[in-house]
Amino acid sequence: NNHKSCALWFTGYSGSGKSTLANELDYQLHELGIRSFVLDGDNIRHGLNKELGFSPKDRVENIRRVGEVAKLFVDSGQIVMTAFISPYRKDRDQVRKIFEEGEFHEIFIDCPFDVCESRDPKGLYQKARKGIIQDFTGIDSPYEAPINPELTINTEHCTVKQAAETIIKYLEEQNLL
Ligand code: GGZ
Repeated sequence: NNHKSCALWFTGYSGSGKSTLANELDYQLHELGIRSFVLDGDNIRHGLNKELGFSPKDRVENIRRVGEVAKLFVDSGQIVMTAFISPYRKDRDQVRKIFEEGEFHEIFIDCPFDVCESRDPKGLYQKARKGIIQDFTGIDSPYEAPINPELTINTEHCTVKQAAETIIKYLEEQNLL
């Protein structure tokens, strides 16, 4: 298949749908015969980054390493999707710099904070509200929304399938597929 390798960098709150969407997209790309891979907390924070927590300093290092790994996947010819909150604008801009022109696509998974909080699939928001966990994004740790993302996907009112199709369409428009 004649696709171009690139990084699709998802950013958004916990519960915004980053991992779900990245996995659906991974599935749809597979159906098209395109090699892709998803990097997320499950395969990065439990292994490579397992000594890192959620302090500002640890998040910076988490994102820096994810950026380097994503670059390796792009160099291997794949489409890589990263599903990390990546709350700091400066860190996302740093990661962008390690890629060639046109390789890095910042995709803002835009879902209102209160909707993310009400989804609370892992009960983490509730724990953060009670003070059981600290440094929680949107509660006592900041989230800096992208100013000029390549793409914004609002996951409040659309299905996962629709959101993935929007990204496929974007990739076609960009001549990446
Ligand atoms: C934010 C936290 C926290 C804190 C644990 N703040 O919904 P999830 O569970 O699966 O996604 C969240 C994930 C965030 O990790 P990232 O590596 O994406 O964060 S960052 O990019 O900021 O480094 C959440 C869980 O880990 N989680 N504690 N305090 N999310």
